[in-house]
Amino acid sequence: MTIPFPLQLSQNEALFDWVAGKVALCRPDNVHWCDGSDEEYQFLAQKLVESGTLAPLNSELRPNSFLARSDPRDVARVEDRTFICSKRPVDAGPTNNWRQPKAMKAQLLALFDGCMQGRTMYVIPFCLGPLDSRIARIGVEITDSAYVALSMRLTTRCGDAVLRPLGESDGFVRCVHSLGMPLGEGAEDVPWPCNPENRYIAHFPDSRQIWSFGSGYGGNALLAKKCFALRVASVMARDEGWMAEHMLILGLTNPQGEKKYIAAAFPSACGKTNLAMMTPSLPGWKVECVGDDIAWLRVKADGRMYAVNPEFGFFGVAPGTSYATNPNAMDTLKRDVLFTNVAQTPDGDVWWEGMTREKPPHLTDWRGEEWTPESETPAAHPNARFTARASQCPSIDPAYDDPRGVPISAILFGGRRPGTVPLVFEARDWAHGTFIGSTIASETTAAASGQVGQIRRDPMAMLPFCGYHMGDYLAHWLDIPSSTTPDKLPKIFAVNWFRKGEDGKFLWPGFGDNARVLKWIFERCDGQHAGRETPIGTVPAHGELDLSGLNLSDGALETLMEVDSEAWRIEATSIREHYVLFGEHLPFELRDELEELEKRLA
Ligand code: O2Y
Ligand code: MN
Repeated sequence: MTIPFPLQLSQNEALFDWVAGKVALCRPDNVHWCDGSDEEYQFLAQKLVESGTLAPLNSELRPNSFLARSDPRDVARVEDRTFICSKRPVDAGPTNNWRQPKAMKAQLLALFDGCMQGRTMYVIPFCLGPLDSRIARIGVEITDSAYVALSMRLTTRCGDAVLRPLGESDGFVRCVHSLGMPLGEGAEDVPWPCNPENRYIAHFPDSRQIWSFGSGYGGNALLAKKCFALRVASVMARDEGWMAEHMLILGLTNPQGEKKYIAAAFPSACGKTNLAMMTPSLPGWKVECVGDDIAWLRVKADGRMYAVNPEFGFFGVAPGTSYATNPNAMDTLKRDVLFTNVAQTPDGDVWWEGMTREKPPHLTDWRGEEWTPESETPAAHPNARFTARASQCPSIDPAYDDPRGVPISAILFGGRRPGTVPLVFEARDWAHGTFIGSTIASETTAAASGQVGQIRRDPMAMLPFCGYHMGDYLAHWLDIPSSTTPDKLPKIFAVNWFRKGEDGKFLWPGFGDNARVLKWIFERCDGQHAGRETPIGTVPAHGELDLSGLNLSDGALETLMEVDSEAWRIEATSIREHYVLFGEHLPFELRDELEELEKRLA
């Protein structure tokens, strides 16, 4: 077979040899070298419509947009099938599944042998981060899924434009993906091929490789996202002295036109995309979005920390997104969107739970079945997604593609905590902030799993995404100040929008009103507000939080800011138990921080 190497654009032998090797292994019928053009996007979409994977939406209501319905067995990231194949189990740590690299590779080679027969192999060079940024890194994904090729086109900088910065370097991350469903001679295809019995999402951090088999969905298949931009990048970042974090990045401008950038980490289901795209309720304040999920951070020569969003698009959860919760997301989705597992309206548009106050009377649900409000299952899958270019977001930050990155003034850690944790507090310094980040948690709400009210700790929201030992990762955080001076580092804050009153209702309105908290943070970064010292950090003193126009009772405000020593002593015990997980890899500085907290609470 002839492989369409783009010889007029590149002489990269390492790349060509690697692709030729994978063609020999996977034995596709054709190879399509992705150029990243608009024509190619239309070609792929058309092909997916013909194969039944995509349904075009009503072009008058949602131009150039498509709906995919996945196999019901392939609807989310599969953490139990995700592996870190480092040399020693201890390098993966207690929070990852480990496999011995040679054994895993042998297993994968057997699975990949001929796995693309009857299919086309797509070769997708992509760049994480702005093309000419020092912090950007290049990868190449090969896949037999046109849906993945299309999604990569929306969420990464990809195609011919990447070959120039790659040059003849062999320093690209090798990403190999297959749906794991070869098509034998004359075999019928299905709309969403996959192989749920043989799923592997395997990372080889030492050789910077990712191999994924059996799933076509999201983070399992779009290898640039969680697999590269977090798991493999966290290892690269440790080795090279920067940080790959599960953080949104936003720009915040005050009424005087001064701007600061904030990065923020939250476990899932805490409204990260909503915060990144927030419309502030405070007059004159503006929030602009640099990214909604991942940040790569590095201290530069001026001693300040800069961030880039390695991604170029959004892969957001649709359910719960509405003009009330996130108008900028809704406007991002007006056209040129790939939806997955949402419901379809009779007039060929999309719908999901929470999109409108009233449920439509008739829908086709995410499985393709008739649906009415009386149906017992949701119309959209709870993990239904929208995929769209970041540039379509009306509040996209002008610097979102700036190769220099944006200077970060504050880092926020959040979680879903009905009790104990105040609305906002500031860490004393970087080490204390690292301590706070290492303890963030959400309280579980899933009645189905029978675990309501359990605290799940998720250090820096990185638990499923750190490519090495989480204790060593925390040590890496503590090493960051050695490359600068304390005054230049971002200030670190904890936030909790989810505190509840005795009646079980949320005390804080959230959404646009979170801008009031961002305002206090902004002004603290400018040295304003004395704050009130507490054993856990500095909370806003009475009158410091701008509550103008907000109908909040004094009692609610008091509870929101309350630091209950007894509750925090219980919290400290729970942190001590959580730290047991890291064994000898827990940095002594964090043990010291915990002891200091306990002393202050005594
Ligand atoms: O289920 C998936 O494959 C998507 S997971 C995801 C997608 C976008 C942003 N964040 C996440 C996440 O799990 O953190
Ligand atoms: Mn995420």
